[in-house]
Amino acid sequence: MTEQDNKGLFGRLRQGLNRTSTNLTDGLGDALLGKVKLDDEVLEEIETRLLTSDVGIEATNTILADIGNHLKRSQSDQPNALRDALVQSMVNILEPCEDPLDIYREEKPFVMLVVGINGAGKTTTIGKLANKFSQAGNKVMLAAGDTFRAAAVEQLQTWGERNNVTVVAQQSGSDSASVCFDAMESAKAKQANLLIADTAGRLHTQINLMDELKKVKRVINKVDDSAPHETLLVLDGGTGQNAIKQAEEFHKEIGVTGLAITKLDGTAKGGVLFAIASKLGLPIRFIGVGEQLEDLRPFVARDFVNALLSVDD
Ligand SMILES: Nc1nc2c(ncn2[C@@H]2O[C@H](COP(=O)(O)OP(=O)(O)O)[C@@H](O)[C@H]2O)c(=O)[nH]1
Ligand SMILES: [Mg+2]
Repeated sequence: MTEQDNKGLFGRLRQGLNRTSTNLTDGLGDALLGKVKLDDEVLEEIETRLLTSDVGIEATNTILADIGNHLKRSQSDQPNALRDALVQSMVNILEPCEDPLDIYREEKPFVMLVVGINGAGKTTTIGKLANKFSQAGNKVMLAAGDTFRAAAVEQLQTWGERNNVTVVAQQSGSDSASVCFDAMESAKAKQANLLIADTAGRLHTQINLMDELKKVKRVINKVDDSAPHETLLVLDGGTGQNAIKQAEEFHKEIGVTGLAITKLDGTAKGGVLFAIASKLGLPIRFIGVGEQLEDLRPFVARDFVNALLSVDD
């Protein structure tokens, strides 16, 4: 990737996170640049802004304590002292969750089960991932495991056609586990590198959804006892703190190994990533910052923070 491409991508990230970024920093510019003295009033303003961006109480307290300590040690009247302290503290919170997905396996395929409530962005995310991984030279297959809604199967098939990727499907109303079983057998026979299975959403509180997902998982595991290799939970970033509840529920019920957080472009509550990192500590694999293919991005803590605080790297 050229430096130009990198700059372009960072610009898109910054653009995508613009609403959260504005919410976090609006009116703080002079303080961030070290042009005003850091007093209790400024700190209180920072606290309020972190909380209204859905950073959550725990991560907010950590950040405030870090800033205090940092500024005691360094000279707080230096330009950018506050911004540097914020960046470092925020990166420290997110970095443990930076753990890119590695789909390489000697024995094929790598199996990814994608779960989450209706409308979180599962099918769209799968389409983007199919594009990304097939562009990188992998043989990708998709399983239309959301048999609850007819439109979901069509939506996945459209993505499949666009990316020249085989989609295993049965008619809607059929058993999700049965679709996934077929897809597992087929992906093995065809030596696919990557099989991504879509699932139905409904509500995470509905016990039969969790039961259905458990069954899907069992059936996949029957074909390959190391699979699924990734259970990716897709969360709508715009739901803020509610996303944490969903994550806890899904994790407790079916075991989540990674997160994709979508729609960060449509929200001022993108600070929820800090709450997720400090409360759940699950790997954040991808973030979604727009509708374009390149807007689903591997999660890089420092890029995310730099974009939020509008820092050029
Ligand atoms: N702006 C924006 N929209 C997204 C993003 N990810 C998904 N969407 C939209 O969210 C809606 C629901 O997505 P879908 O994949 O059908 O959700 P599913 O029910 O979980 O499969 C669609 O209109 C998508 O285009 C994102 O990162 N940014
Ligand atoms: Mg869907």
